[in-house]
Amino acid sequence: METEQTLVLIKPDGVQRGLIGEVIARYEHKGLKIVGMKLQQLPRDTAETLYAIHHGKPFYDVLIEFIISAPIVALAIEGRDAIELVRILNGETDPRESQPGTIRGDFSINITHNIVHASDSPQSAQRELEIVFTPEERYKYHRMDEAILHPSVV
Ligand code: 3AN
Repeated sequence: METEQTLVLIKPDGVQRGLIGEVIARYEHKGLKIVGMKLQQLPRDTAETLYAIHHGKPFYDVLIEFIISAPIVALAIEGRDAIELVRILNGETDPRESQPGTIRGDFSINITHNIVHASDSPQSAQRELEIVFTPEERYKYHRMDEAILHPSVV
């Protein structure tokens, strides 16, 4: 178990459907810490950098057009095993395969409009966080419930 940071994007569908609060609450209630947050409409070049790994795939153009079509909410999320925990809370990439109780399982049936993006490894988390947040935009503070969430370290 290691303290990690990961990048989440609440995609345009999550913002336009009024799900910002609902999605953030899932991470907060789990015990993860929001250390950075901003609403912004991604410039095309930023979106292309973020999704460079998908360049050339059949869904790439649709994905880029969608992600820049309206504002997103970018979150830097910190916690023990945050990368894996966030992906469990999000559910499978294809919402039709996502379990109820996950964000995609509860709110989506469309693989493009699947509400959230999250980094999938420590390497991609570091890369993606640095694309979206400056170091000053990621804050250090304590949650009041850390002694309960992580009794071994407090
Ligand atoms: P995840 O977001 O679950 O890590 P990735 O990184 O494989 O999934 O894919 C990035 C995004 O590309 C997905 N969130 C989804 O919107 C889109 N995507 C992935 N695979 C497909 C696909 N087969 N058809 C359409 N869109 C896809």
